[in-house]
Amino acid sequence: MNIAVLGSKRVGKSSILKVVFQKMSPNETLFIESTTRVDEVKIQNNPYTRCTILDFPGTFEISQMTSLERRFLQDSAMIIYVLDAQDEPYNKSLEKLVSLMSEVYSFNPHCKIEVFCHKIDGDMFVNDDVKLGVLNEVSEIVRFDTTERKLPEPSFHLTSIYDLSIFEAMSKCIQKITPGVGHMQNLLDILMSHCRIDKVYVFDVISKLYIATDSTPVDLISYELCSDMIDVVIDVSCIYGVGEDENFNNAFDGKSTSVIRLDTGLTLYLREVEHLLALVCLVKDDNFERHHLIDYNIDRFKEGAKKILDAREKWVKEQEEVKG
Ligand SMILES: Nc1nc2c(ncn2[C@@H]2O[C@H](COP(=O)(O)OP(=O)(O)OP(=O)(O)O)[C@@H](O)[C@H]2O)c(=O)[nH]1
Ligand SMILES: [Mg+2]
Repeated sequence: MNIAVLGSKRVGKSSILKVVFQKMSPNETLFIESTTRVDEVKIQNNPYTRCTILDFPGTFEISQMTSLERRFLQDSAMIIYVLDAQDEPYNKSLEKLVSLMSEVYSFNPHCKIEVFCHKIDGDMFVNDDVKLGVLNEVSEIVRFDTTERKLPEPSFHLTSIYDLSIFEAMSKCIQKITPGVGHMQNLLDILMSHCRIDKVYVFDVISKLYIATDSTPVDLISYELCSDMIDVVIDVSCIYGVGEDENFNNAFDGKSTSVIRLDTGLTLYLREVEHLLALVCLVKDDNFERHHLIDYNIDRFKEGAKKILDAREKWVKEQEEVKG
């Protein structure tokens, strides 16, 4: 699965990939050099999170695309188009987006297009209304142009590398092109209703993207709590555990589990699901008393998730054979 990341110069494309996948701190991105050719970032964190992300240079022009760049776009299941929300007016960059879409759909009609209205941080955006104003303005301009050219409308996300919004948006994007996510969601819904869980996520431990969640809406507060819990478990394991390697193999395994009681009357509970995949849920204290029941149901969930993974591997192999 390829995801191509495009957009004008200095909009933050490389920073996004470095912060989300290479653990760079947001402040360090100030020193990133401009990308001069398509950079391939291979992600192989666990059996569910496998893809190649193509970081295009901001100088890329669809009208002057090389045959290699065309092949990259042909093979991409998704294009993430990054727009600098701090750089008004947006018209020029959005015109580029619509031209890109009409060209890409001519040779890759199933490609999904996601627009990141990026750099939604700093003094300009302290107010949520201003953020929503940007989202409305951008989506209205794009809707007008795509309707005129009879193109499908893309999806929009408000993002910044300075908070979890970029992780949430990237999680949603990867889920859109990962087969089997709908089945995982169904299993999580069942787990949730049987155990009276308030919210449940399955995380890629390395990137802290969530690869699936139940069907209730995601709020950044629960996502942040659950994501922070992974940091706590990994940090404690790495500092006091049996040793560390760069893939956390020793710090996170089948026996990894943790319970944290919050002063809000909620309990955070973490269990390993698969290699470097963690299930983290939020449960009311009263409902956590039937702890054994939750464990029993998580074990059943693990069995179901394994079946989905096996079916997916089989499907991927078949697709590869078809492609030859
Ligand atoms: N305020 C703010 N700045 C950001 C954000 N993301 C990236 N930046 C800054 O944007 C600048 C450009 O970042 P790059 O990642 O190099 O941008 P790029 O799109 O890859 O640029 P090219 O490779 O030239 O196309 C850097 O100074 C980053 O620190 C963000 O979410 N908020
Ligand atoms: Mg770059």
